[in-house]
Amino acid sequence: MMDLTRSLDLQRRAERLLPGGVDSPVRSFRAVGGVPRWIEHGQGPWLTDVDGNRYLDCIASWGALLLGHAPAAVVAALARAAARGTSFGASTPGELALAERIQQAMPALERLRFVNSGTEATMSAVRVARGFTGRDRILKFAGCYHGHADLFLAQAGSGVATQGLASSAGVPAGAIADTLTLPYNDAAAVAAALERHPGQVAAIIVEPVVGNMGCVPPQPGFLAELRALATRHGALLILDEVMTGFRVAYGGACERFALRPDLVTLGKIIGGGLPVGAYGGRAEIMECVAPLGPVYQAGTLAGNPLAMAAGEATLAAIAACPGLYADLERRGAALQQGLEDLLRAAGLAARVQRVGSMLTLFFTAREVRDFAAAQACDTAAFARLHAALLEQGVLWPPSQFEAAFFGAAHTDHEIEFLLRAFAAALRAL
Ligand code: KE4
Repeated sequence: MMDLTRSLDLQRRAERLLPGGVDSPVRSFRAVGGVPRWIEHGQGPWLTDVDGNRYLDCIASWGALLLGHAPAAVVAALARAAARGTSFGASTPGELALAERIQQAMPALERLRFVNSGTEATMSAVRVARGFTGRDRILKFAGCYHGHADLFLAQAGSGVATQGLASSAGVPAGAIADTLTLPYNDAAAVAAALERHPGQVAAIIVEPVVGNMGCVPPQPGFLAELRALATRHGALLILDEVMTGFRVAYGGACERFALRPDLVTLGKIIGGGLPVGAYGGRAEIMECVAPLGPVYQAGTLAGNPLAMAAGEATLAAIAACPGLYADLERRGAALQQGLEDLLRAAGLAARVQRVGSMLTLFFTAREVRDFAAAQACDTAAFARLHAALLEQGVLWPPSQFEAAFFGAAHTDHEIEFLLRAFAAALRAL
């Protein structure tokens, strides 16, 4: 058994100060049980907890770290930026450098603005969509998670689903009255909703590859159909690429699925682990944003120099590895094949769903195409697997409704380590 003395002590002390002892619910391990690991440091694909236990990390800061922990170029860029000052409340060259690099990768962002989180990005994008169209209703999908702004907390995924909440207390009915929630991968339901609410839907917001009910890919044609329906009904299409941006391709899902949304939201990888979000899209839409137009949005630390430096160093390192995504695809396919072989040999009703370097092992025999199918999974079995993987030195996301991630630092050696750990963990179930 692992020595977890210090994690236990820190967790108990933290629970007297922080709700659940955490600063974000899913980190509490409440859905899977066991002792939340308190981390002392990370290096590459490996984490070391405060008791000195070492884990292969498949959380990757919930997808924010494509290059692994403490990449030298990012650490050096952060040190240089910090030595120049941490925040000025004025514009800095780093904001422009990162914005230009993002636009080069994702031309759909003709204009963009930095904020401090994915939540801020999505809530701002929706406000802009409402301001630009003069309409109030927003159409989202059950099991998708777009951050914790009130309007999104209806049948949301990620931590909301992990905690078994239908939505959230504290959200007035009025705040979600204009939020329509439909089944993911159901274009017919979207068409019907748009017909039912003619001229009322400001935007459709969608995770182009869902990570927040576990990894659920779009069915062929689904995203293209959303694009056509939005255009036909005068609604905007918002691609929430907080997780998929620079994850599923250098140009995100826009590139992978050849999509031209009206607005895109970003986060995670563009900050290289620092707090960053961004929203952007067609120039005529973004010109509604203050100080140019009437849609207000602001932030003390938006475009923070340290976050910009970490993001720029991260994207520059990714851009300097043209074969990176092909390599991730190769390793992802090997990992998926290896896991499927193990599940078949164990006779388990479980399956792997993957897009690039994001994947989920679902405890169900049927394909997971929407939230209802994800909710039918055997979450108790998932919890047992999570605990068994910890014993094998693997930190897997502590929820059936989250995606696991690997990245550039997970070499073939780590993929082999992961498969050996799964083999031992599945035997222990
Ligand atoms: P943040 O506010 O947590 O930076 O981003 C919200 C968000 C928006 N859109 C998508 C597609 C997202 O995945 C997220 C946040 N992702 C979760 C992990 N599934 C955050 C983890 C957490 O809440 O601790």
